[in-house]
Formats: sequence, C-alpha cells, structure tokens
Amino acid sequence: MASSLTLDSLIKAHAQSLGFDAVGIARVPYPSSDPVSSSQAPILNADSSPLPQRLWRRLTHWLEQRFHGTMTWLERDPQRRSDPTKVLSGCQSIIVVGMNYYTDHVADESKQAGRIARYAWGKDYHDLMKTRLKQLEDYLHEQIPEIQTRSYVDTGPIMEKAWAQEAGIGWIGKHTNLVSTDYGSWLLLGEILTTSELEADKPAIDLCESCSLCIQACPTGAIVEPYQLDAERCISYLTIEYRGSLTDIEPELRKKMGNRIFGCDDCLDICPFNINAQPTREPHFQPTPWTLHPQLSQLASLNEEEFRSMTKGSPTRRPKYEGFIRNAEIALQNQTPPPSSPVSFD
Ligand code: B12
Ligand code: SF4
Ligand code: SF4
Repeated sequence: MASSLTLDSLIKAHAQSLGFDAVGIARVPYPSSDPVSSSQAPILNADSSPLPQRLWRRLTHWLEQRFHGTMTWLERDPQRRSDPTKVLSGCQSIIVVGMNYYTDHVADESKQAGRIARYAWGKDYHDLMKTRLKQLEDYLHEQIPEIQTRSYVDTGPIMEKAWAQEAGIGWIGKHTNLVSTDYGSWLLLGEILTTSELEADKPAIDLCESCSLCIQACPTGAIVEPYQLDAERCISYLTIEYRGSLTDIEPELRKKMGNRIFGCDDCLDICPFNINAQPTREPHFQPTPWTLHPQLSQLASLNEEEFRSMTKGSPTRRPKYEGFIRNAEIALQNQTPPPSSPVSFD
C-alpha cells in the first residue's frame, strides 16, 4: 500500500482525470454517543460537537418544523442520514466530488418561454457521476485492497452539502446550497464513503458575512431565515417534488412561481461568488434547444408519449407527466395579463 500522503494526492489526481472538478476529503469522527442525549444543545455553527451530532440536530429541527413538506422519505432514520458510520460500518473518510455544470448560454427571456433550472439544461447528472464514482472506487480498491467503499450521488442517505463543506469544497450559503470560491453556485455533488483513514482537507469557511442577496432574491420567501429553507414554499420543490394538482398549490404561491416550470435558480444566480464561474468542460451538461427555449403553449399541450420522448435522459422527467403539464399550465396562467379594470368616468 502506498503511503497515506501520496495516496491522497493520487486519489485526487485520479478523480480530476475522471472529470470531477472539485475533490476534497473529510474525516468521519468515530461513532459518538446517542445524539438524543445532546438534543438540547444549540444548533448554531459555533456548536463544537462532532459533525454527525450537529447534523442530526439540524435535520430533526428542520423536520419538526415540517419544512420538508411531502418529502416524507427524509423522515426515515435521521440518525443514519446524519452519521455515515451507520451507512457504512467502520467509515472513516469521505471523498467528496463536485462537477461544474455552468454553461454560458442564455435562457430565452421572451414572454412565451418557461424557465428551467440550469442543472437540468443538459442530460441527467446522476448516471454520469455514478459511473465515474464507480471508476474512482475501482481505483481505490486497486490501491488499498482491504478498503470498503460505498458511493452516492444525491439519492443516498447522506447530507452531501455538509460533508462537502467539511471536505473543503465550499460552504453552505444562506440559501442552504454549497458555494465554491472557484465554481460559485454551480457544483453538483457526489461522494465515496471509505473505511480508510485518508488525509483530510480543512473544512471550508463561511464567506457569506453580511450579504443576504439570496434571501432578498427569493420570490416566495422560502429562505425563512439564513440557512433555513421552508421547502414547501420553494419553487424547486413545488415544480419538481410536489405531486399535488394545480389547485392544491395556494394561489399566492402559484402567482409567484412566474414562468418557472422546472426548478428555480433565483437564489443561486444572484450570488456574488459566481463572478469566477467558468463554463464546464463536460459535454453532458450542454443545453438542448427545448431546455433553453421551452415554449409554454407547446409544452402544455404535449401528450404523455411526447413528454416521455422529449424528456428521455433528462432530469425534467422527475415531476412525471402530470406534474410537468401542471407546471406549464401555471406558467401559462401567469403569462396572461390580468383583466384590465373597467374605466370609470365618474
Ligand atoms: C431534499 C433536497 C432538496 C429539497 C430541499 C432543499 C434543502 N435545502 O434541503 C428541494 C426540493 C427544495 C431542493 C431544491 C434544490 N436542490 Co436539492 N437536494 C435535496 C437533497 C436530496 C437532500 C438535502 C437535505 O438533506 N435537506 C435536509 C436539510 C435538513 O439539510 P440541508 O439542506 O443540508 O440543510 C441544513 C444545512 O444547510 C444546515 N446547515 C446550514 N449551515 C450549516 C453549517 C454547518 C457547519 C453545518 C454542519 C450545517 C449547516 O442546516 C440546515 C437545516 O436547517 C440533496 C442531496 C443530498 N443527499 O444531500 C439535494 C441537493 C442539496 N440539491 C441540489 C440542488 C442543485 C438543488 C437546487 C439548486 C435545484 C434547482 N436549481 O432547482 C434547489 C436549491 C433550493 C435551495 N435553495 O436549497 C444539490 C446542491 C448542490 C450544491 N452546490 O449545494 C444537492 C446536493 C444534490 C446533488 N447531489 O448535487 N433540494
Ligand atoms: S430555489 Fe427559488 S424559490 Fe427556492 S429558495 Fe431559491 S429562490 Fe427561493
Ligand atoms: S448570495 Fe450572499 S448570502 Fe447568499 S450564498 Fe451568496 S454570499 Fe451567501
């Protein structure tokens, strides 16, 4: 086995050669005592208890306020979600990776067009990142035969942003997303849990300071306080995860959804740290004509077969046909100018 120091830099170089833009390593503390015993401790960043305990408190506090809406899968076993040693027994380090998905294309601003979040302009990132993480896992197994690993992209029971912060990739901004000084708002995350004790990076420092632009930019007031998102008010949740019908969404929220038909980038776009963002080298994330110019009237009249063929391999398939059409209908309603009030000659 190579020495730990050399190995860490080899792993990072290999990750970069596989197309990952950001790579960092976080150390996982030894399994700690039952987090319930420390549930009364403050949930502030100043809290110095081990990261899994802090995450457990943040997650349960968030769930208690019902900020997760209908995403009930987030309620399942919060202890496991906040402690990687409950996911991979003996987990000691996490290799966190980020992929830059920023492209310098400009979305259609015309009145007839809907708006799709940047991460969904190209092909779905899950399969791409999972395939590459598997290749990185194979490399780890060649280098350290006794290592055990498990990799995830998005859908695993891991609080990815917090581990990315711990691995030095960026910090959790006030909008609750990871911000990077190199890539701004535009990183997608994945990770490999390992049983090896790898050399850890320094955790990233929060650089938001007195800025609150993302909170002000949110059309629905979903960022209820810095670092706290009420997902039920978030347009990303409403257009991607929420399965209710058009009338199940409060009229006030429907109006504020504007022309956004899949996801929302308003709190990300405004962040001053995007100034250094460079276009991705990854062809997979290049937009397609319809994701850049989604014509609302055409989308609202798609049949299910057309929807399936148009969204093949795209993240935009996630809300299913019914959700997608609902979103297009809401955007169309928001496009119609309100009836002008009768002119009074009194
Ligand atoms: C559920 C989910 C959502 C939900 C809820 C979002 C949320 N903020 O929790 C909804 C559907 C709204 C959503 C929306 C989006 N999502 Co999402 N989502 C997830 C998912 C699956 C789980 C997140 C989670 O555990 N939430 C529960 C809460 C409790 O956890 P949390 O967000 O980590 O919040 C806590 C921390 O911020 C913590 N905290 C704050 N400061 C600090 C500081 C320290 C030191 C610590 C320890 C903790 C901490 O306190 C918060 C609790 O109040 C992750 C993937 C994953 N497995 O992690 C992707 C993920 C977060 N999503 C992602 C993306 C891209 C988005 C969107 C940008 C998509 C879009 N353009 O529409 C939006 C952004 C909306 C927003 N402002 O957050 C990316 C984010 C990448 C990045 N650079 O941050 C992820 C990581 C997926 C991925 N693999 O890349 N998402
Ligand atoms: S994604 Fe949109 S709705 Fe959600 S918090 Fe950000 S700005 Fe608000
Ligand atoms: S917009 Fe300002 S407050 Fe929000 S994440 Fe960026 S730096 Fe932090």
